[in-house]
Amino acid sequence: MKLVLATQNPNKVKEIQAVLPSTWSVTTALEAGITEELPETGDTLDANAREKAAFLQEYTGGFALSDDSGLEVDALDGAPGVYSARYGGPEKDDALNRAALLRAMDGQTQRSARFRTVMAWATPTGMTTYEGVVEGTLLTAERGTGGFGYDALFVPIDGDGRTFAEMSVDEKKAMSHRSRALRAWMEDLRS
Ligand code: ITT
Repeated sequence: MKLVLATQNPNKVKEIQAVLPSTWSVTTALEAGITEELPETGDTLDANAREKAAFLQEYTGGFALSDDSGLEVDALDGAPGVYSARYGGPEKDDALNRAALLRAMDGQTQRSARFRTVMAWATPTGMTTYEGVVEGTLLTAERGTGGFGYDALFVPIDGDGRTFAEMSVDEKKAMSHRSRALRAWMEDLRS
């Protein structure tokens, strides 16, 4: 199985590869020759996942799987959500995004949040989407150096109190939004 991932984010590629069987070879948008950012003009994860997968499917003529993800914070009415990548500014910088989130949550005691991933599977004959969610709590200061994005601020409810940034790739994959969406897609593919 040769799979083209419609993402320019190397952290996502690493996490997706860790879930897939080792016999599957994964190629990225970059390796398929796309150096510019993939189009993401929608205002929902679903719309953006579809847009990225459709773009790459048309480009390669084959099959493409995309991942659009976001952090939804209850005290912020679901923000940053679909705008998670640029919450701290147009630079799309993880450290700036985390700093902006800590500022927005300063003094807030209600700290529940969730990561959500929508994956879109685009084939020459159609498109299907899959969703994965993980519930958790936001810290008031960063902890851990692994992972990416908001991982150092997020403690999953199903875990042992560590943030995603304090876990190995394998530990994060056991409960992450991304692996849940990916497993739903794999189940569907098998059946
Ligand atoms: P592609 O569109 O090329 O896939 P991207 O980084 O722009 O890459 P998104 O549009 O899905 O991806 O942005 C989601 C942002 O949410 C991302 O930049 C991270 O800051 C954050 N994020 C996504 N998944 C995450 C995860 O597993 N852990 C922590 N933060 C995550």
